Amino acid sequence: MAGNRTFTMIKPDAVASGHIGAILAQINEAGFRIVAMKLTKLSQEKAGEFYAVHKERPFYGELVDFMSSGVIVAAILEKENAVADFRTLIGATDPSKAEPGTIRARFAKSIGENAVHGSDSDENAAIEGAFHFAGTEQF
Ligand code: FUP
Repeated sequence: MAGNRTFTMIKPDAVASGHIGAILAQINEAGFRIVAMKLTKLSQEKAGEFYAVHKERPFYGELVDFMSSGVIVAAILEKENAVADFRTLIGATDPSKAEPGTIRARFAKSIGENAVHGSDSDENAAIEGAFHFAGTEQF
């Protein structure tokens, strides 16, 4: 059975451009419940740890620099089939390939500065949620 939680970050580009409210509205309208949420900023070290799975990829350094460059919103979201439905809602990694109306099509600047993160599996959703939130911060 598909899990019912996913983890997201509104990335520094979208926060700096003033899109927090519009993105959260789209997430709510799509039927997700906010289980945990905070405004935060990742250190280089923490961003490196979060994206460790991409360590060998050519874009890793830029990704870590970008994700630690400014304020983000971290959140855990709940909905039936949360991981897959949220990835549909955000669209393809490259915003030029994202379906019209998706969060990345609307708000992302580029494949690197792509407005939002969405977990790619139930297992990673649990790991990523626990990376940012204690059990007592999840409602
Ligand atoms: P996604 O699951 O859609 O967030 O995409 P990936 O896990 O493939 O990539 C994670 C992040 O790495 C992306 F959000 C942005 C960055 N990235 C690049 O900067 N360049 C690429 O070619 C691919 C990903």
